[in-house]
Amino acid sequence: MSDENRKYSKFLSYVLRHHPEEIGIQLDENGWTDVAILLRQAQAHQRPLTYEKLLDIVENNDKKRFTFSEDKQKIRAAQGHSTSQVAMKMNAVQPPEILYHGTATRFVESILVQGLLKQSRHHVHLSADPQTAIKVGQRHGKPVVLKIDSGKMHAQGISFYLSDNGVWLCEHVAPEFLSILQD
Ligand code: HQG
Repeated sequence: MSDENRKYSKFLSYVLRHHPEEIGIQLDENGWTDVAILLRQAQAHQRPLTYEKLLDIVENNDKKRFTFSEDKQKIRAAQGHSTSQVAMKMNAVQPPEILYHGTATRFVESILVQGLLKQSRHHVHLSADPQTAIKVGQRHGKPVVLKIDSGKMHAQGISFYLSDNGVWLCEHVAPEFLSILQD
């Protein structure tokens, strides 16, 4: 991803997940917004984003963070929302037996007591493999990977969702389903 794409990706995450109102756009409850209006409003807010540039960013984004509708008239963030404008309808799916969560060592004590909380986002985010989880944890400090007994959670009736870009989501992970992954 080029530096310019990274900069625009951060901008798009900000408006499509957290603060659409800052550039005067609206998201529907599934997170979609009109591409033409997004481009117009971005340009009005000193972000000279063109349609070609947007196609490039969506296609080459390192985590496939953004999704176009089939006709490319609409765009949304695949996951990670905090804005109350969005309550994404997703189908519950069966998770793998084990999932992973990367966090920083300083959070572990509290996580083992409270479980994983969704904090400001709409879901707890889980990774399909430990390598991805390490990268997620590194964003917060010294990384540590927690192993999630997702098969057992699912068997007890807890719902899991899979985002457009392969991130596993759930409401909460209780401490009984968590353990520290030893390397
Ligand atoms: C921690 C990135 C203390 C949790 C990634 C995490 C992901 C607790 C932090 C996506 C806690 C929240 C999300 C508790 C949870 N006590 N700390 N009880 N429960 N935490 O950024 O999962 O680049 O909201 O461990 O790839 O780090 O944005 O969530 O450290 O998919 O596309 O509270 O963000 O994707 O941090 O990352 P975040 P996350 P993007």
